[in-house]
Amino acid sequence: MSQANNFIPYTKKTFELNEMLERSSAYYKWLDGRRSLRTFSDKPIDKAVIENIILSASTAPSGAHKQPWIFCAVNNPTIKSQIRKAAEEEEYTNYNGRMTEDWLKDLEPFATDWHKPFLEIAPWLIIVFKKTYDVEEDGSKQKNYYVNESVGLATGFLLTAIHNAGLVALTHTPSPMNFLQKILDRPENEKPFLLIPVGYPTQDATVPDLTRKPLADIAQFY
Ligand code: IYR
Repeated sequence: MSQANNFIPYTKKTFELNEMLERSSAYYKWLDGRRSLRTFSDKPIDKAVIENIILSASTAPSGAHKQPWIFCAVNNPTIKSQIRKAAEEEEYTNYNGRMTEDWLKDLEPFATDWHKPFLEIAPWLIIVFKKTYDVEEDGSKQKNYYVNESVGLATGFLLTAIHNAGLVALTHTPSPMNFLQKILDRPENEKPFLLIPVGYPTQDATVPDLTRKPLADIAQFY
């Protein structure tokens, strides 16, 4: 019998309107406090916290429940240095010719450049890989579905779990990212999706003074 034929009762409770309003508003306010950071403290984080964060990410829905992701958590300084070196090589080329003038202009408010010290300073780097297909024990390939959507959702859950732990992260996209596959010795069916440094903010951390689009600009009710 296939797994999907095993249906069990769904028993999570629902809320009355007042409580629902309170909870949804409080959740929004809490989540609105999440910010991407680029300055991390080197203060260590217990591996058990990172495990909980990854488990939280793994609760995301995925196409046909294939869970087409793997989260590589790097704490080892030598591997972090290798990642920084390779990322900075790619980013140097990006910032010096590969990115368009418009793109560089759009990035000015964030004061980014090719230097990525946080890749060595942050205590953990979580590299999210997408599994474009699965490989069975007999070597045969099995298709995964909606891989980008699934892994994007899991990464969203990951960021929320990091925020909930009182930690900060950056969704970093060194491009191209195939050096991560090599450094971490990942198999052919796994492709890097995002690189996420996780840590405490530095005490003097600042973030760009951004505003989020108002509801009227992001929602349309019918
Ligand atoms: N990957 C580069 C450039 C970059 C691109 C975007 I779009 C950003 O929002 C931020 C950075 C870098 O990490 O610097």
